[in-house]
Amino acid sequence: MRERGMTRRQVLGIGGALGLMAATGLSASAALARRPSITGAELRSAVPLPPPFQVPLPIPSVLAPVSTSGGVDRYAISQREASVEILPGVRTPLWTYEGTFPGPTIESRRSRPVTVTHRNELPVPTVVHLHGGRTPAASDGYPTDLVLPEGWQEAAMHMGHGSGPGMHGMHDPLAVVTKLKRDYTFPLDQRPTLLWYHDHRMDFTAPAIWRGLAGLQIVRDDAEDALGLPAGRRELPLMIADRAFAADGSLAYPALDPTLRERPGVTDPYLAGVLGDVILVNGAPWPVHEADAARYRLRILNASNARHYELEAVTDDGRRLDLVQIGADQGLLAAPVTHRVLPIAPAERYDVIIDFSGVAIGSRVRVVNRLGSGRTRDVMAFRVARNATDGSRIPRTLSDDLPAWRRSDAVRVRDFSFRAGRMRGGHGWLIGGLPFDPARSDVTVGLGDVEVWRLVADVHHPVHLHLVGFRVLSRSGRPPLPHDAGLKDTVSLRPGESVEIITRFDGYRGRYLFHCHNAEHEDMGMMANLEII
Ligand SMILES: [Cu+2]
Repeated sequence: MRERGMTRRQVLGIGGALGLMAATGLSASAALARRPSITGAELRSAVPLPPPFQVPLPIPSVLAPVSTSGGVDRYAISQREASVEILPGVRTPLWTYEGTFPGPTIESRRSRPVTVTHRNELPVPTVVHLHGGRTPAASDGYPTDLVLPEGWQEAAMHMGHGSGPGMHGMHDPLAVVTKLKRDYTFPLDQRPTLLWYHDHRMDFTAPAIWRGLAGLQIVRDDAEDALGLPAGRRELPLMIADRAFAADGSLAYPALDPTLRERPGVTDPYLAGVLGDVILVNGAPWPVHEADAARYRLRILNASNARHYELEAVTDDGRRLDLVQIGADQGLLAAPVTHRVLPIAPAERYDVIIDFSGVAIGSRVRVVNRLGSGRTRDVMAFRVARNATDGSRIPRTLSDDLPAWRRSDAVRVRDFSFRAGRMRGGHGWLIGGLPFDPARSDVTVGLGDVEVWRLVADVHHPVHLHLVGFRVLSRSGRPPLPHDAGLKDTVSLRPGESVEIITRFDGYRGRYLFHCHNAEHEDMGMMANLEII
């Protein structure tokens, strides 16, 4: 693995927006006038990379329940090390759920509770968060609610005291720590959608996800099933994530402590985020999928730590296919929205229909990232292999249960800045000028209250609220963008932008979080407590 020199992107991403503001005192607006297109720096792989569109697209296996009695689906997942062939002929050690990356998919029905018993067989503590789940606080995966592995020594934990910027977890009196395993209960009383589960450990979320701790969970209901959308093998989950590979085949990551035990953080060039030079979809590099000449439902998740994408689907003869969005992070839109280009920030999901019926049999449709360059411009491809009948449809009305909160419903308006700053003598990423502290009270809201939040960013920050979905009201005083439609749980703040969101804090009382989902930012302070009382 070797680092690129200070590329223009890097200079803009951190030396520009951050360094200029912090070091030379240049005003934020002047620094941000440069509008860095990428927040982060890219690692280069040290092994030969395969040509694109050769490896078949894997579909993560669906996890079988251990039991379905008593109205609850029970699952068991072991978190363990595994050696996986991601690049052809190369073994890559990973941290996994059930030995695979992505982990197995959990298929659920709306309002049918699921309990997952996670067993930690990894060498470090873990925490599971179901992203997008409406989950009681005890199962939401608060970053200090650790599951300790066998033999995790108190001594090792104490060594961390005061030795680095992290180790907050050891000072959180409210943390509920368990040994070896933990039951996470998900009522799933929520709109059907694509969720994902991933590690959320204090200070070490980014490297843990990078090493493989991510999987999908799909919630369905009868109303959605009845719409006639493409289904079965014409419904594809697509978990997009970038990675880089070291010379020995392992995943490269610029961790200050490669054991991920004590000292959190990454080396200086990567403070704004870690990007890889290999684009994986469902854990395969630039895969290809043989498709019918028919409609497909693509359930896209950006599981990258820091990489943004602007996806477009292009035929071999240069024609762009429509991406018809039917759903957002938190389920179906009211009506379809047609995109030619779809921006997707870390942790966002888009539910999209693509129609291959007009594509010549035997030809190819490439999904490309307009923000990438060179190898990172390609994402995956579909080879349209055969004619087929297609009984699917895209109804003009998809749902009628989206919340219609109005500004006048809001009992409060809050402002939060998401900016670079100083944290314990080093670089940090701050919300409202403060780095995360589990022991501090940041936001207290009443159960059932509607609030408007105004979020302001310096560089790119995908902001995620736990527990609740929200709607985007405006972007820098202008109407939301077409891809802001529907109910979201993650909103992509662009450099210099101010975004207003509205939500009702309902479901459960307890201690939750909101944070940036650039995973490196999140580990370097960019989280805050959200207490619902
Ligand atoms: Cu951020």
